[in-house]
Amino acid sequence: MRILVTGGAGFIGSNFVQLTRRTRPDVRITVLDKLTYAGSLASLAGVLDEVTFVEGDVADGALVDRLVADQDVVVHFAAESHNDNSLADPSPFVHTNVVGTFTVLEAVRRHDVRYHHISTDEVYGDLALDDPGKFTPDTAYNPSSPYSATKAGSDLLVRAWVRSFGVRATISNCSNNYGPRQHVEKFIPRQITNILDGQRPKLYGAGRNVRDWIHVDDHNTAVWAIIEAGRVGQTYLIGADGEADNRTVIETILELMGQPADAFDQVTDRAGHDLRYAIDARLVREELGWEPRFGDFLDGLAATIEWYRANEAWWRPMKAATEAKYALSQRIQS
Ligand code: NAD
Ligand code: TDX
Repeated sequence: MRILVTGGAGFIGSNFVQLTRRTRPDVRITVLDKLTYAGSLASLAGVLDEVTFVEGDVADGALVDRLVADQDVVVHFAAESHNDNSLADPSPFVHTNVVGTFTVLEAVRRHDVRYHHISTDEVYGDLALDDPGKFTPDTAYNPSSPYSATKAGSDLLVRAWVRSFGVRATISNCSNNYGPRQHVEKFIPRQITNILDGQRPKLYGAGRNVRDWIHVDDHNTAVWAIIEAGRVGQTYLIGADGEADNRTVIETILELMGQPADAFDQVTDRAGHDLRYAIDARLVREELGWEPRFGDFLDGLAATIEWYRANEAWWRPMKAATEAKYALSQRIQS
């Protein structure tokens, strides 16, 4: 099988490439990545000479057409992925997430290539903290941020291209990922690397917002299950029943790193901050037989802390610029 992985130098895409090299050595991988601030060739260390790497933009129609023509499958991870950045400047989100997805869809349509679209549970908006429900594939779209609105737009393009043009596509909407090689702008790596730097973790507002955590390798084994056995036109929700509120996650990281559980700062809350995400993953479990292997969030967190401890050379180059950006908009509240 020949597969084009867009965004393969980012967090989830690079873990997908690494996992695929370990578990499916016969798959021939091409990575297309623009190497934005969020992409790094260092994330492909050890496999770079086993894949074809192309630096370029998913919204570059001629380039994407040429690459897609030679593939059996395209899995589209490339995106602008950070909510806080989308509040500061939505423009690259529209370009990459909407125009980029449109460009890839047109290429897979022309060449009749199987397409898998990577998306997020944030397209559904948020749930109340006391709502016993979870997101299902039938939940209505209700995105809150420019990031989630552009991801919702891209999902709807995929659905239309399936129905109107017969594109052979599947969609997955996954909950919050954690694990190695996640950019230090994101919640868990930011706190781990702050502590490693002798800085206090930063909690937005009261920190009662709930996220449904899944290890990145569990996300990617589900993506492979969908590529191999998913039904064209179907949306699959991926999650591992990992709900935790942000305050608890910060306290847990502090404890795992030998610090007092209250040694964090509360800072300016995110505008429009979604309260709770929760995934009902029964379809991918029951139809495709997928099961997460990182059942214990505590073990997964401990392993992730160890990865950042051991790989300072990977995250150090991005840390100061990330914190400088946050310092422009965030103030300590208590
Ligand atoms: P990331 O920001 O770590 O990586 C994105 C990658 O895309 C980077 O390598 C970047 O260089 C590349 N890229 C950005 N714009 C590009 C462009 N115009 N052309 C080509 N490449 C470009 O993101 P991530 O966290 O790995 O997320 C990957 C995908 O998974 C995204 O589609 C995101 O919406 C989705 N997702 C993420 C999560 C999560 O928790 N991180 C959860 C669910 C879904
Ligand atoms: O310093 C922080 N302090 C804090 O309290 C940061 C960076 C975040 N937070 C909070 C905001 C969220 O409630 O932690 C939670 C997680 O924040 P992010 O890591 O920014 O993730 P989130 O906004 O939930 O979105 C993530 O999951 C869905 C990914 O970034 C998206 O790409 C994915 O679609």
